[in-house]
Amino acid sequence: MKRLTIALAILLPILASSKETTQALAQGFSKWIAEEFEDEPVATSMHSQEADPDHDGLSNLMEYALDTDPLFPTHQLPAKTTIDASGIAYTYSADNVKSDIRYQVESSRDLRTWRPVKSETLKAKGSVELRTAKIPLDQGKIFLRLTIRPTQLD
Ligand SMILES: [Ca+2]
Ligand SMILES: [Ca+2]
Repeated sequence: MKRLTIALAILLPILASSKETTQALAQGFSKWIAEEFEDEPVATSMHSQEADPDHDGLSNLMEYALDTDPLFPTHQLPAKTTIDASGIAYTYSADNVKSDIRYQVESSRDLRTWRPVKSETLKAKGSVELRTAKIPLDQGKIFLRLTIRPTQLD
């Protein structure tokens, strides 16, 4: 029997470890986090890329990438999966203005080895692109995830 399992996971981004890279990383992210937390009594330790002050499982860097609120739990991700005869499509929004990060959809059969899946742009509104990554339907399990990486690490 043909069995298909789809799991979606938003994983923590791979973070820069050196201070220099972190500083170079993100005028974009730093500026955004400063603005988001401007009037909020948020501990400085919660301003980092990997912190999750609203405990919704999305790091600040992921909230930045997906344009969600870092101080309000995000229950519905701005990404969705659809299945039809031509395959599985993972659709998400990406903002081109955020040149300090790179969006990449990846697929895996075993949750260990991940391969990049190419995305195409469906439509654009200003700098925000609706992108979709498609993989053909076949036998077995397949997992998809969206990763956000600082571009400086490429
Ligand atoms: Ca969060
Ligand atoms: Ca949130």
